[in-house]
Amino acid sequence: MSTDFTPRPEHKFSFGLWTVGWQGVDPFGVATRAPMDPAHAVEKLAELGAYGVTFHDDDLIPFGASESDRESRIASFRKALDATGLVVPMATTNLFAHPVFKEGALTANDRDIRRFALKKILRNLDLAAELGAKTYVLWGGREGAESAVAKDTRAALDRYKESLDILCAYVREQGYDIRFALEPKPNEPRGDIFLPTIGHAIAFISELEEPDRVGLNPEVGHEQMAGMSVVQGYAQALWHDKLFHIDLNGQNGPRYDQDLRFGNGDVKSAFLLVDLLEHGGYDGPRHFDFKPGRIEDEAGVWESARGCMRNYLIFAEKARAFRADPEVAEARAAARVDQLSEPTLGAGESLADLRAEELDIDAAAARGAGVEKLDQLALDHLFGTR
Ligand SMILES: [Mn+2]
Repeated sequence: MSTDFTPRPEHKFSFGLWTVGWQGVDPFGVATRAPMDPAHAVEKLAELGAYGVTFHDDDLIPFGASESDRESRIASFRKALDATGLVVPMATTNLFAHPVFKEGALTANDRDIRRFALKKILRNLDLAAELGAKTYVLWGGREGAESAVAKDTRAALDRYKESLDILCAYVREQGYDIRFALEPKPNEPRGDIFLPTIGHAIAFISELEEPDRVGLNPEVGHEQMAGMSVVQGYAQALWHDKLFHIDLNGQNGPRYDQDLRFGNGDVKSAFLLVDLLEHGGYDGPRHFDFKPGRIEDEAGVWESARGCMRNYLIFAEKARAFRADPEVAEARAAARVDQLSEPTLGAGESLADLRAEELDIDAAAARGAGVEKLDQLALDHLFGTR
């Protein structure tokens, strides 16, 4: 096995400014780390081998900053990008932190707040386009409710759709090369969030005026919080051509949003996810959305960022070795994995042909699936014992 797990720009690793810059504020405690200058984050990420950095408007420009303050912060960020060669593949809007969004943003009952949310997105969309972002993520953290008594879900979805339709038209009219990516999450910070899973989001997109401009940014931990299979969810998003962007991190089952570094949490799922991404046709950024442990100092922050990339490269190498293993090929054939890619009806075959066929039902029912052997081979590759 190759042991060079050095991240390089061609691996397309990217990080949110809010990840490495997270100060450790949680519902029970205040910050444990000092604020991080975005330019410093850019320099360190480039040094570690990342190719991209992503941001919420408020990560770069504090909410309510003056025009001149805004300009000087953008200039300093740009200078760091130019000096390091780091790109901005994605940007997004913070529609959840300020108290004005406490009851929602694009789906707030209060119409004034919905209008302000839209205006906030439009402003950062212009900056995203200027910085060359190709994906604009929408995570509706506050879009939801604790009680359905005061939130008309169907009206909220009408307003969500209205906003997406407006944003798609704006991007088209401006000629921006940007697509939107919805990020599903079941709960937290709201009791129940709209578009809680990949499936809900895909169904919603099909109702939009310009569905081709909108896809998904699924996050590993969010799917696991909902008790869903991450690998199946990402695979279905790929099947619909909707895997526009990804948020990689770690989570241990359905509980609060842990945002662990990629690789911590469900390791087997992470391995199979990397196998899917590397061999299933995904060519976008390998983007990490995690929180370096609140118990760490800045050195620990960079260790965790390094760990995310290193784990991805290790999984990718193991997935390659797994697929190249002749015994695996044999076990896959025995498990009839490839048969699933064969159409159930042959070319030119009629239903009469199908109905005339006699299956030896007892023999078919008695056949083993051969999955245990294949799965153990996958584990042996993952453990490094093969
Ligand atoms: Mn998360």
